[in-house]
Amino acid sequence: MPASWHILCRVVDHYGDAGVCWRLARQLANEYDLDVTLFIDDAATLQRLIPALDTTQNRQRIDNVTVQRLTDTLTPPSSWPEVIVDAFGSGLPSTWLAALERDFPPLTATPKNANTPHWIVLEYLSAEPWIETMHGAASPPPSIELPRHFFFPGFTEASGGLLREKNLLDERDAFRSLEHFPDARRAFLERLGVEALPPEALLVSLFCYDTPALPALLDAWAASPSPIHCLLPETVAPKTVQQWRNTTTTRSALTLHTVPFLPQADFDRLLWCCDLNFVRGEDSFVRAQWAARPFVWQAYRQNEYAHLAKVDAFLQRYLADAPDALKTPLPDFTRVWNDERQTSRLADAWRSLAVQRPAFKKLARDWAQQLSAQTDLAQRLVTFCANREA
Ligand code: TRH
Repeated sequence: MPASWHILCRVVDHYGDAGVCWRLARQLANEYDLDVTLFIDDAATLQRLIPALDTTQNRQRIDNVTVQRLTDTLTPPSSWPEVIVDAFGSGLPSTWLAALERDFPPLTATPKNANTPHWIVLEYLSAEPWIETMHGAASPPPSIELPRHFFFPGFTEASGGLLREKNLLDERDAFRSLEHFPDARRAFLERLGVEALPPEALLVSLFCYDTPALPALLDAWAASPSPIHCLLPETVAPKTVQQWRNTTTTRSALTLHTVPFLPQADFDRLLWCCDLNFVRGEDSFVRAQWAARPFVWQAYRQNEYAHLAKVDAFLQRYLADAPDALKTPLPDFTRVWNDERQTSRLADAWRSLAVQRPAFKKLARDWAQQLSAQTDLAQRLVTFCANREA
């Protein structure tokens, strides 16, 4: 009987909460033969990633995962799973907490066995050094005698690692093999309604949050000395983009292609087709790194510009072994793209980065190679839970 794992996900906003949890659930179920149930409160958001999901169903089976609607009054499971993953620390339903208190009252010795759930708090991804001190730390829940630990995704062996399916890199390399790629890319892009790309064009994907810097970026691309074709997912800042289309007479070098929001299973191919990927948040940010192509990250905006510390922490790791030619233009442009107060500098920052494309391509390849030598997050999580002491 495979061990049962429950993943609980409350969607804050956008797609990443659901995106990360679905990716983890699929991998645990299909690569570790675990009996996985994903409890999620926002079925509509998950359905954008999995078109086959029936949002009218409270419980259904997809891709060897049981997907169940999460509410705060959800009836506790008839028997506790081996692991409960509390995604992004959003907490368990009050009904579950009451049942856990009843079953595992404080100060009682709870045997470490399959009926004593291990409570994992899966945190958001961060490159910041401090997460290494918190990763794996015990945080026993008040009034419930259960092991609970923090699990911090990250870029080092001292963290929880990054989500990476076992066959991902082989699939990427097969898609991008020399004899296969031109046809594979053309077929994929034609499916998106993108045809006849000039061979000299720079193909960029732009998955970003709406920002005052967006029109400035589109203007900078329109003024490019060589053609730029931009794949723009339909959900990206529609009003800002339409306003730019209406007010910008000369588009000159830039061609914008609005493309459909793809099933998550297809999203990697979008990144693999492009020469440069603008990504955001957490999951697309990681997927762009596995694509081993140049990328620019827009962090999820936080008050008081706290996200800039997260951007700097990542840039510091990413650029540690970068070619000197990139050590100024890449962080400079990334900071401008993440801080609309600096929008007036965006065009210059883009021009300084755009000329470093060979170095940028090498850095992206080397970084992906370096990261792929590490064990992935699912492996680390399964190992962590198998070795639990408490
Ligand atoms: O959508 P996001 O901005 O989600 C954010 C982040 O996860 C952030 O860390 C979190 O704090 C916030 O939500 C609450 O960006 P992210 O993380 O890249 O998630 C997008 C998901 O959507 C990802 O799994 C890729 C997927 N996707 C598709 O499946 N098809 C598409 O066409 C596109 C553009 C994205």
